[in-house]
Amino acid sequence: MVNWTAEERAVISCIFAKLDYEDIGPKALSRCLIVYSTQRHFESFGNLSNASAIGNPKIAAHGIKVLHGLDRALKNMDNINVAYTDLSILHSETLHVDPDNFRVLSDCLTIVVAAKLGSCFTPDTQLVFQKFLAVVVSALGKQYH
Ligand code: HEG
Repeated sequence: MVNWTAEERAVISCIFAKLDYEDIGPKALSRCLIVYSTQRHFESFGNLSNASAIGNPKIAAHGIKVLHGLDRALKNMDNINVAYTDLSILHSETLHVDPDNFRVLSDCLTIVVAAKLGSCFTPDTQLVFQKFLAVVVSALGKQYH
């Protein structure tokens, strides 16, 4: 069980209030595909052979879906593991996504959020954001243990 101080909760709410999922989601997922070559999971999404092809609408839509997937953590800060039970099963048993990719995507998301928030994204803010993402990554990876 992860403990959150009132200040950490406030930081997380404040970051997410500033994020436009339609902008951040596609940027984070496409960065993940470009930098870490995670295309093999998205074979049904069409041509993903280069950075401009990765900018395709299916990837963009999926990036938005992933960001909405983070809402479950936001709404269940005290029970993130349980909130991701079904998604953990889906990613491990059905989609066979390598769980290292959760970490990689969370790093890409951190970079995109940092670029968006600029000087508001202080080291202290980053610390809390990464704690939040680490808990999500661990919850998504639970089914693999
Ligand atoms: Mg996943 C489906 C969330 C990382 C590959 N992902 C989904 C769905 C959600 C989601 C909400 C839709 C589930 C449904 O249809 O019921 N994904 C999600 C989160 C994170 C994540 C919150 C990490 C923060 N996903 C992730 C990574 C990969 C991946 C790193 C691969 C590199 N996800 C993936 C694929 C699908 C989903 C291939 C199915 C896409 C489809 O066929 O529509």
